[in-house]
Amino acid sequence: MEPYKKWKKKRHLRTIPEDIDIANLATTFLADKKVTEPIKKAIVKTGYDNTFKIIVFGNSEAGKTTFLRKNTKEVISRSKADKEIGIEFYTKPVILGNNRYQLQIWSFKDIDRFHLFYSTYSKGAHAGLLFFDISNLYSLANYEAWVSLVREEVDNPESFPIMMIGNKLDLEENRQVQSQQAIRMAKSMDIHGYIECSAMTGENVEKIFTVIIQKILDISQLIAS
Ligand SMILES: Nc1nc2c(ncn2[C@@H]2O[C@H](COP(=O)(O)OP(=O)(O)OP(=O)(O)O)[C@@H](O)[C@H]2O)c(=O)[nH]1
Ligand SMILES: [Mg+2]
Repeated sequence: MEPYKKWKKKRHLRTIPEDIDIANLATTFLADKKVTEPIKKAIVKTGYDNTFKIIVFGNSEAGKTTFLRKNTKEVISRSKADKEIGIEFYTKPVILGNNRYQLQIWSFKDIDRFHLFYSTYSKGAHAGLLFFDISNLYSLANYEAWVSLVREEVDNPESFPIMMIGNKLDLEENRQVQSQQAIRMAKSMDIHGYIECSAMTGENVEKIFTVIIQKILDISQLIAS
């Protein structure tokens, strides 16, 4: 039986069964017209000065889906892909200076269960956003593993900007992670920036999109010069 069909039968399981060929599964998933057609339609290159691919990662419940659903255009969402394969896809137009950019945003979940898919979906990414929840210390639990995993998968890990995002700023009174503590962690992993936001209220959300574009542009200029 081909891996995608096999996976559909077994996707209720916590881990991907060993008898499923993961690389083939990821490829088949992308070859499914119900998945690829909306993605193709969404990735419109005309009308933009540039398009950038962003990957979003971080522990469960950090607020990745909420952040993206509320603030970007949902293309492949949890209703379809998230349940099946742990991957969501969104687009976001951003105007910065005189230029129009399109962000193509892939979000991953569940480091234990789905990490084998990341190489397929990280290809060609320009930057990453690492999410955690400032009101839950545990949400930072395996941030080092996430960062290492992402750096393993991208083309140029040294020049790949990753920003750490402390989400749920509206829960300030329940804060368990202090900003200084997060900044120290970010610095210790050579992460390129730290911003706190609330996916719920929208506070600082647009800033994240503009800062990440700025970081991509800065790095590409450094490489070009
Ligand atoms: N108060 C508050 N709650 C939030 C915020 N962002 C997300 N939440 C809540 O946190 C919970 C988890 O959010 P999700 O967006 O599902 O988290 P996720 O990172 O996508 O989790 P996985 O898909 O399991 O990896 C939900 O109940 C959200 O409503 C926020 O900024 N403030
Ligand atoms: Mg989610």
